[in-house]
Amino acid sequence: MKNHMIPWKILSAVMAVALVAVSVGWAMTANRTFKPTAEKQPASTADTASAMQHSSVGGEKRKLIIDTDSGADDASALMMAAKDENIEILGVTVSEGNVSLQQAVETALMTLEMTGSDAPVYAGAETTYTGKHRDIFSVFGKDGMGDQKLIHPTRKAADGNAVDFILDTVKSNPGEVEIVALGPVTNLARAFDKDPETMKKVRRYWSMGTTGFGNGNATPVAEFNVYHDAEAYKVFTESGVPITALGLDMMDDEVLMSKAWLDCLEEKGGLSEFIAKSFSGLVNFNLNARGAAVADNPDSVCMACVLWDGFMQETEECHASVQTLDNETYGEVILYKKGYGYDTGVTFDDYSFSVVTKINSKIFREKLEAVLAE
Ligand SMILES: [Ca+2]
Repeated sequence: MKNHMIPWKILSAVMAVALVAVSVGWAMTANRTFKPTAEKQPASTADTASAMQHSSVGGEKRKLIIDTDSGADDASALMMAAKDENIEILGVTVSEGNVSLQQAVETALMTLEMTGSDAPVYAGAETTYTGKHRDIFSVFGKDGMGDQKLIHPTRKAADGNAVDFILDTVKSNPGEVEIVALGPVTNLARAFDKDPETMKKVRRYWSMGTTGFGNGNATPVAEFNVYHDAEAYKVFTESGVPITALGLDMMDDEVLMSKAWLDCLEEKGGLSEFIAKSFSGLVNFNLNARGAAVADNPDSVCMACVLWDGFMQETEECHASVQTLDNETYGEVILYKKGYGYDTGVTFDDYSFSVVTKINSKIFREKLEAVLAE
């Protein structure tokens, strides 16, 4: 019996040690992976976002400035705003991006003219924030609108510069103006440099920018608008103003415009035909480069978030860290979620970059068709 007692004691001791070791190990693993944070926040801020989204100021129309680089999806988005009876477009500011500045200005003018809008168009950035002339390569065709000879405006750009127009307009309407950025944000970054206090009086900023939590289009990690001028996007996001951003990860099948859908639109004439033709260059690009005859329309999905009740359903508050090193990470935006405990324990003072994480994409086609049919 004595000889049998010793192994049992040893075995019990070993099991006890093992249990403690497993418990400690589990606790350490749990702590490392699911680090609790003092300021746990709800994942969604949809209620707050929605409450601010569509309320007008004193029952008046919402006042928008639309900053654009005028590709086909910008044109579609511009038409959505111009045809919305609750919206007053105070002005359209233009920067190079998809196409040259001059081409982008003419497209913005033509698009507004098609809708009967006489909103002024202001030319802005012809170079990036740091003064670079970037190669222009448009997936939409040379003119950004499918090379269909659609662009022949009768109006001209307004006198004055886009940056001055933005600052003067916000000063005259403090707390009332919303800015919707549909291209590289060079104009906005320069306005922040010139008068940051005035730029803080903007009611709300909207941006089609970043990959969201998905893949890029300019590079695997960068979305075109940020990639075109990452230094400008860095100024924009580091300004501390609240920004609501629509990223590429929201481009699901419901919002992609198939060749068949575009063919239907083209047969309808009017604005539908104009937009369908403007996307023809992108459909060809996507077919050749990515094997799918579709057009993605992120600027219009962003505008749908701005305009349509219930379209934007959830957002995630983040800290945006824009990468500007001259290497393959250029234009990547690292998104740190508020209230999520990262292993490194990293936190920030500023989580004012709200990323759209859920949209009601099922209504996109019907509502866009209705706008273009008017
Ligand atoms: Ca654009």
